[in-house]
Amino acid sequence: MKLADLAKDKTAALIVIDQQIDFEPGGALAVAGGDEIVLGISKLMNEFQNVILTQDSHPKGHISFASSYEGKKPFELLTLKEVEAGSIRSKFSNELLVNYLKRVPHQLQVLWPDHCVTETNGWKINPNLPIEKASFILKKGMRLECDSYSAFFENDGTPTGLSKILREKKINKVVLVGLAGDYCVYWSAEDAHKEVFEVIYLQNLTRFVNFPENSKEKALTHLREIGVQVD
Ligand code: VGL
Ligand code: ZN
Repeated sequence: MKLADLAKDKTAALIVIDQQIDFEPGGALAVAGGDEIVLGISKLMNEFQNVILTQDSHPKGHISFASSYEGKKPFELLTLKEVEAGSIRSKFSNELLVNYLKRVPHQLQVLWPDHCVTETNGWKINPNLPIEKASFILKKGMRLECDSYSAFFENDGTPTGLSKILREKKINKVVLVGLAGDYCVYWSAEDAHKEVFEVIYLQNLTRFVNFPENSKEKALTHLREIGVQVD
């Protein structure tokens, strides 16, 4: 379906993922060009019948932060293997980490710089977006002991409730934009597809972390393979 028609369609929603200060240039987890998409997203927010925002929202000392582990740096991985080997020191018990990593995709957690800590400036949604157009803001990643990339499920599989809300509103199509295209927008697109929404992923209105290498290409290829409309 064309974007202009989707915007007028009461059964379609624009979901703007994590367009926050920390993901834009100068932020704690800056995505190159992350600010370039704000104007385009604003225009769509003004056109769509249904708009939902998400906000990555972490407590201090979150399980996804490299700073929560001795000897770990941002953009390193925390794997089930190394935790099972007993070599990781942190405030989290080994048992908790093992249980967590067993339940998350690929049994690993990417370790990030501290970002989107609730109530900090970097956590704020870019103020140039017409935030008042959104029917609600879904906060995700709030649990200290679980990361959440997708707007639909936390990384351990716990539903956020978004699918239920969309179905109750008779929304069956979702248009995804925001940051980052290879993490939260990508995981949201994959889950929306699993939840049998028609999914449109706008690659011009997202930007990429690009870690690990080629994560952009991998994400786009996988989405196309499963039948997501990548425009
Ligand atoms: C995101 C990494 C960590 C994202 C959030 O919004 O894509 N990426 N937290
Ligand atoms: Zn995060």
